[in-house]
Amino acid sequence: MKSGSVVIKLLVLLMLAASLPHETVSGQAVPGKDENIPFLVTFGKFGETSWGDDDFSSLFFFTIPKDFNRQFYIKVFDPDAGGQNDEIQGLFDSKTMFSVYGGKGVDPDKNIESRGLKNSDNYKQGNLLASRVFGSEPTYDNRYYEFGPFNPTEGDYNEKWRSYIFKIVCEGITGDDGNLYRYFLSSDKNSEIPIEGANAFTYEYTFRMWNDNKSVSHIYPYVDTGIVSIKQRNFDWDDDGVILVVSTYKQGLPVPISGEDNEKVSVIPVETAEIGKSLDFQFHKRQDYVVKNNNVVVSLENQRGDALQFFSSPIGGVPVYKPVITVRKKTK
Ligand SMILES: [Ca+2]
Ligand SMILES: [Ca+2]
Ligand SMILES: [Ca+2]
Ligand SMILES: [Ca+2]
Repeated sequence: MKSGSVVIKLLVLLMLAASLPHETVSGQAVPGKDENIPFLVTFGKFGETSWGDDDFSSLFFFTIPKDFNRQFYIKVFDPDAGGQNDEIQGLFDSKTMFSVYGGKGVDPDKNIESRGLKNSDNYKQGNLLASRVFGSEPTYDNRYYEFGPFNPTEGDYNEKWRSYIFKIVCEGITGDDGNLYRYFLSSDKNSEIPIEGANAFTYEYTFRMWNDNKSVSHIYPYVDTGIVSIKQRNFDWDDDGVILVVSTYKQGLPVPISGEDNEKVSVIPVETAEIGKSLDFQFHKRQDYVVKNNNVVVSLENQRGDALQFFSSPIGGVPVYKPVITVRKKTK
């Protein structure tokens, strides 16, 4: 090959790279694509906490950028508890209620109870925009159900994120089976079309691990200004492998892990270099045997007791450890 054609090929490649869209935040899939988590999980309220859900409810917030002015849908994949994907206990008898909220009272920055971290919190403030109860329903087994369409301005406006905020609450209102499901924020009813700049977050993450000990799952809390330490809590990890915290500064800090139906709490120091970025909590399964159907709960709070948000699409991207290199001057 002549060097001239190599140069042309390089130029074409550079032009192609320049024409690609810039890094777009697409937090439309929950769990997000970097998280490598198969499903969210919520048990019916007569379930045992030893199956991995400590409160039989789950809350997620969606942020819609203010310059997006079209209607959208919040889609739930496999909303039923029955058939494929779900965790049966005896017979399938769980009923799960999904409810979408907008309007004043939803924004968790302005209304702490909206986070629903304490059982006594009234986390159903705002306008109820849509709600539906699912039992075992073949129509929606291994398929999407669509809530909406919604108008962005039906959300609660948050100036910091320049976004309208919506909330979806999932509650196991009866039964004891585990409902496994996922969300997708879509601009289209019949397919999954992401909204540029949108994201999703939660304060208490209850999720299912893969039944594959080669897979690593991730969740990405955002470290806001003023945080100096983080108290982590993990519940019902079933002595599966290790949980590591990775950041630009931390190569892989192990945290104490919980067993069956118990929790482990520890404090993680935060460095200045980690502020304004995401941390990568990595969930590595144990290697000697496969811990099956492992559901786990993780939550974090800062030194003031405020909960941290886990974003489906990590703010600032997935953090990569950068070793500190000390440059030594050559001595003659
Ligand atoms: Ca059952
Ligand atoms: Ca199902
Ligand atoms: Ca399900
Ligand atoms: Ca578990």
